[in-house]
Amino acid sequence: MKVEMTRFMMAYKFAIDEVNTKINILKDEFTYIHDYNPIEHVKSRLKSPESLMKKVAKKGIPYSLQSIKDQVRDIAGIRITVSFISDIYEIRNMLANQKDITIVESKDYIQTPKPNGYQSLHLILQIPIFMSDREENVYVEIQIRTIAMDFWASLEHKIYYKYNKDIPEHLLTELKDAATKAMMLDKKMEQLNKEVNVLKHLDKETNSDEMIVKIDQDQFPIPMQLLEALMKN
Ligand code: 0O2
Repeated sequence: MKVEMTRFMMAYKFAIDEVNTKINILKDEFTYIHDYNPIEHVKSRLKSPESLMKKVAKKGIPYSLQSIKDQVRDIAGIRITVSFISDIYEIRNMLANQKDITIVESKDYIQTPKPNGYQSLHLILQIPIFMSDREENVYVEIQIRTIAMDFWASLEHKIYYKYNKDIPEHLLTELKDAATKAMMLDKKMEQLNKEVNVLKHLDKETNSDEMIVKIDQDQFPIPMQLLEALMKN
């Protein structure tokens, strides 16, 4: 049983390794194409056996590895924290475009935040893992969120457990308010970033205008008299 369980969990560890490699490649490619790195940090975790058993009991899942494999989709979890809201969807699209990844479920808590204010994009992926004697399709849960969303979620998580899942009403209200402010900050930062990008784009265009002027001057040479006068000075 122990050997079976270890092999079972190993598949999820390999799935995390596979997806992490993909994320690193996307990160480098994104940096190369867009000249900036949208990924602030990536954290991965394997659900502990205790937490897995709690979930199995809570959901009434039969105690067989096959049922657990089919019904618990967050044994392997990866959280990606990015700079801007638009990066979240860019990363989602990049993952969706990978041939061996299938997105089997998507929960957009950014379009529709949870009643407590929680925001994040949750994806359940399926990825094939090749082992010495078999190939397995493994589920991986991906949470993609901004720094502000992550900041909020980690504090809310601490408060949730500090109060044993029964957060006092006034803290719930304050948390909701903080979530709204985090959302406003994200929108503001996105808008500022867009403005800066427009300026960058204009800068590039101005430079390319200079190029065109130079080319034009080559095509229509400056009169000799003017050139001589310029050379003298
Ligand atoms: P852990 O230890 O973080 O993994 P399901 O997983 O489908 O049975 P649910 O609630 O439908 O349960 O899944 P959902 O909505 O996709 O959320 C799963 C995970 O998102 C949670 O995992 C949290 O990590 C995170 N999450 C969801 N809601 C909240 C929230 O209100 N606050 C915070 N801080 N995190 C949230 P686990 O299994 O709860 O724990």
